[in-house]
Parts: sequence; C-alpha cells; structure tokens
Amino acid sequence: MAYSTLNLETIIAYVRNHEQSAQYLNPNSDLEVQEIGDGNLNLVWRVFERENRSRSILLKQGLPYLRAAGESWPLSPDRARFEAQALELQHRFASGLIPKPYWFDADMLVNAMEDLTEHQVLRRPMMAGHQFVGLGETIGKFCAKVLFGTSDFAMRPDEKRDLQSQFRNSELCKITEDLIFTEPYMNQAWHGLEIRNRFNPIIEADVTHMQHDSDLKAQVAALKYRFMTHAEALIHGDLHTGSIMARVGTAPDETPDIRVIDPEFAFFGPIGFDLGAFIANLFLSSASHLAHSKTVEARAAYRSYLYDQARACWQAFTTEFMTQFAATNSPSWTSQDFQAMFLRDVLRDLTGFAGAKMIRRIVGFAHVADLEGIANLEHRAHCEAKALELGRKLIMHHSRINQFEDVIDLALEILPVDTQ
Ligand code: SR1
Ligand code: MG
Repeated sequence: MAYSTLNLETIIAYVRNHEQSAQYLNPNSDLEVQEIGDGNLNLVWRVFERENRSRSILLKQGLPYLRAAGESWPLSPDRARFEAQALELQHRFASGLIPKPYWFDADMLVNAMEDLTEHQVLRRPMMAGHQFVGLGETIGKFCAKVLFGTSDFAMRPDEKRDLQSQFRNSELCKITEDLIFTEPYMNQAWHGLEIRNRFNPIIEADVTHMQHDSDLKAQVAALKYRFMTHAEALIHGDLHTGSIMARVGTAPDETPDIRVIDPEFAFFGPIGFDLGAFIANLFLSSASHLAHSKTVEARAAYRSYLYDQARACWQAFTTEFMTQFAATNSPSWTSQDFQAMFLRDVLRDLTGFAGAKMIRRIVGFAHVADLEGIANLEHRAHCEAKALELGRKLIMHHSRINQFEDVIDLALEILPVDTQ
C-alpha cells in the first residue's frame, strides 16, 4: 500500500484491513475512532469496539510535516520507523515499562500499539499537584535497562555499530540540536539560521542577558557537541513528563503503572540525556508550583515530592546499572574505578542537559504547559525567571558535580522547600 495520510474517515477501514488487528479487537464489530494526539509531531488515534471499549488499539502515524506547525514545517514521516525500532528495543530490555508494540506498517508509517486507556499523561496532573508513587524509581530503572542493554557494556562492538547505523535519525536530532542547544542562545540572525524563539515579554531582559553570557554559551556548546558525538546507547531522546503515562490504582498507596511513550527522537546519544530531560521536567514543575500550589505548605510538600523523585531516579538508575555491570561483556568494564568514573560522568552530563532542557522550554520554540498554563503573565514570569536561573546554574556547575545531592542542593538554592 502506498503511503497516504490517514484521517477520521479512513482509519477504521485501515484497521479492518490490517491482518494483525484481529488479535486485539474484532475488526467486524462496530468500531469507533477518537483522535487523541496532543504532542507536537504526529496524529494519534484510538480505535475501539463500540460495545466493548477496552478492546482497542492505539495508532500513530508519521505525517510529512510537524503537527504543531503545519505544512510550513516539513518533516519526513519516516520518523515513525525510528519510533518502531526504538519501541522494539525498549520492549526487549524494559518490557512492561512502555506500551506493548503491536505492529509497524512500513508503507503507511503507522505504529500500532497497546492503548493505555486508563493511563494519563503526567504533565497536567502534576500541575494540579498529583504525586505519582514510584515515578522516579521507574524512570531510573527504565533508563538503566534500555541504556545499559544498548551500550558497549552489553553489546558486541560490531553488533552495537550495526544497530547504531539503523538510528540515523538526523531530522529529529537536528530539531533537538537547534531548539535546545542553538536557538535559545541566539538573538540575531546568523548565516540564514532560523531563530524560532518565543518567550514571555516580561522576561525579555533576562533572556537578552542570557544570550550575551559567553561563559554560559561555551558550556552549552560543549553540551551540544557531547549530544552530537557521544554515541553511548539508544536514548529515548525526548523523555519529558509529557512522554510518561501512569494509571493510578484505587488504593491511595498503590504504586501506579507507569509507562514511557513516544520514542521517535531515539538515536545513539549520551546516556545522561534522558535522565537530564526527566529531572529538568521535575525542576520545571517545581518552579511552576510557585503559581500552581494554593498554599506555601502545599508548594513545600510538592517540591519535596519532586526532589525525592529526582533522587529516586538517580538511585534506581545507578543500582540497576551497577547490577548489570556485574554481567558485562569485557574485562575492561569490570574495573570498579572505571565504573565509578563512568557514572560520575553520566551524572555531570545529566546535570548539564537538565539545565539546557529547562532553558529551552522558556526561551525556545516549544514550551511546557506547566509554565504556559499560568495565566497571569507576571506570576508566570516569576516562575520562568527562577527556572532560567536554575537552568544556568546546572549548566555552569555540571562539570564539577560529584554526587547527586549536589544537583538537589542547586535546586534547593533557587526553588527551596520552605513555607515562607
Ligand atoms: C518542533 S518539535 C518541538 C519539541 O516537541 C518534542 O516533544 C520535542 O521536545 C521537540 O523539541
Ligand atoms: Mg512526543
């Protein structure tokens, strides 16, 4: 079948005609479709039996352009292939922590997968102050399992190089390079480079100051170079709180079922990048709770929760990574001193990447609802200025960080857990 973009009219026929769909629902039953995508890139649908809504499939199609920008921003729909390959590997190494992949249609560039109907994307409940038990621990474990499994510590060098060559995800890597590491630090045209920054006008002076901060720009350049050249393992590439879903149980202390979604930015990159993205989003949430929390006590409690999740993430990541090191594939990697040095470098990377990820969500093209959702622009500016300050600190200190508590201390200096 030749590629064509699906729509609400054609999607049910597509599902009925796909030979594998019968494993998940009755294709001859009365089917219904809902468009549910809220991301920047793709269209996403849920197709379900009208009489039994739990029998459903989620379908995601790569469009020939960026959904958030429309046809003015062309993008190859081939990104769906990278997502399919990433889902397969994540499923191999961390099954149960992602939606189960059902099929990939290479002609139509459609990924079909488990429909997580009872799960919710984390970002908005977190704005409302919801605490997901076990969040940090699950993300730390997920990262360790996939990143170790696709690294040189687990794969033969030839095997890893072959796999790496299948993830030449240049278009989406370029989005990351431009939107995270380049454009936010530019305030004038440079050889035709497009600058798509947008920010709250109240923080313009902070942004201009940052764009003239040559020390900061040197550190960001080093982080960008590391992102582009440090092909350590298969990273998710976009692990923010909009890429995590959770189903909350009925008992208050029941651990929710947490899944990582949307790995279309996957490629072989630095291991600290995904951890940095997650922690950046916890810190952005902390900044946004200056506005979202109704009382100072609620804000202190929520910040405390967020910092505990950051700690738990790093703890779970290092524990799982060290466990896997015990069965590594070369005597070179068994040196305990090497392992400690390696994890210290991951920690430094994650700190720098977290800072860059915070700044891009305030100054760059793509923002987060945590801050955009603050209607009062003055209140929003206050939160944004704090987040920018923390982002800068994380970047400037990243190469001197020795333990995770140093990262939390930087957050506490700017976004304290206090009741004042
Ligand atoms: C142009 S796409 C903007 C952003 O959305 C995705 O979620 C990534 O974070 C990307 O940078
Ligand atoms: Mg996404």
